[in-house]
Amino acid sequence: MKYAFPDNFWWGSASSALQTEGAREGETTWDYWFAREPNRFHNGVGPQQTSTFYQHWKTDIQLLKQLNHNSFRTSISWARLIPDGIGEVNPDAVDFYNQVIDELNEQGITPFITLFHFDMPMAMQEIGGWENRDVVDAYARYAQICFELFGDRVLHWFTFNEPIVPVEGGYLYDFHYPNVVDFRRAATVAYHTVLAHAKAVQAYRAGHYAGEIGIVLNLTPSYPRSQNPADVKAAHVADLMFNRSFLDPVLRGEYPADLVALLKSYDQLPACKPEDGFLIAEGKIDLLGINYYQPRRVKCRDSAVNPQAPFMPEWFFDNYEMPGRKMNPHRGWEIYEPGIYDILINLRDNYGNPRCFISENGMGVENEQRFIENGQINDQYRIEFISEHLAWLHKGISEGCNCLGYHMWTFIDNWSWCNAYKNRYGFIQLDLETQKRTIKKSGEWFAATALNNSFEKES
Ligand code: BGP
Repeated sequence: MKYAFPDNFWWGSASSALQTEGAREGETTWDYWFAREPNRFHNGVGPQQTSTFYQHWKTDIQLLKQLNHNSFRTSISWARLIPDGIGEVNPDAVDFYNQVIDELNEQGITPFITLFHFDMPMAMQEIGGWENRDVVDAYARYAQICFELFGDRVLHWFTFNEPIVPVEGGYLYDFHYPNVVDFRRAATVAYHTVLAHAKAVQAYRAGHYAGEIGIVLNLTPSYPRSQNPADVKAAHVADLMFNRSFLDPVLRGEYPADLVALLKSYDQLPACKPEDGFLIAEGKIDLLGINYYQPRRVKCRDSAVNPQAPFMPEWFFDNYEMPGRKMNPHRGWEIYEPGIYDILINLRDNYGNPRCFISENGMGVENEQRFIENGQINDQYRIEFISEHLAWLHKGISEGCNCLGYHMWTFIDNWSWCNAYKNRYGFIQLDLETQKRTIKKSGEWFAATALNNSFEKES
């Protein structure tokens, strides 16, 4: 069967500043943490070892062109642009981002720009990070500066990438700095991130720029083990905490009442100011980026909660391993392609069918060099992964979902936080020693699909 996509469908990939640029100026929490605890990072590889986009941006954009991208998402590094977070703008950073944006536009590749992809300037973390409302204001200023500097040529902005991840990693599950385990502080960080988002949206609207503004959320559908009311309730709470805690404010302009009631009953609500509600209502977006990798499966808890243990989302559910689930054995994540369709249908039916696109989807593979044949990674598994997901996305579009494009994670294999280079995701293989770039089979497949705006697959 032929799967054809609407005209002007966005074909591309995503990356981020810290994960690709190298040549760091302006310390982030990652630089600071790596200097102190390198053992937290896979093989002791830190944020300095990248695909050096800072040097190779021009030839890399040529590669994007070769992959027939018509759009590409990366982020601006707040710490590079404003090293102390609040003060002087670094003119070298302005030159760099201007050159990248101009070259992308010249090559017919629409730049999609994220303002914050996990890379908090250390100076901002030192004053409390997202727990401090001054950081919210500093971020809003940074956003405004970006709009003023680049808003004439960047027409698609994203305030945050996966804002729940720094909450989970930094304040609940100990995989990002500052390695705190405290739900109330996590809730404060999440809340202030929503306020920061809303302030950036406000600034964008006030500047009357020509483009649009949105956010990128990792929407992980929560599937209950069974239709037993206890399992269904468990899935509902997981959905409230991990999806709707950001989805509802940015699309509906308010938090779900049952999430607020739940946190209130456990005394975990962040401190709110009366005017916050108006601000959040003004944070409604024009465009939603959806990152989808795997589903979340949950069941009701099998055991009682230890009342002495820190309050956690898992007080309300257990994770569930569905027998016979399809796995990506090279990363240890479930593959569930219909999840992409379920997300789109949920948005269509419950959120007014917003303009959206898949901003990340991808398949991480450990030791991927084992799949080299004749000098090239033959990643047939990834081609299958993409085409299966695209088939479900296509079904969503044919049923009226407002999905405008598909970006893969990622362009060139890149450094990925604590996992460093463990899981490779790129269309292009990176040899970290030599910086040599080699297009994988999936890169060729994607280039053909983007060019034809369609692909063929047995149905
Ligand atoms: C996403 C993030 C990316 C990226 C990817 C891969 O959630 O937005 O920044 O790193 O996950 O993650 P990992 O390398 O842990 O498999």
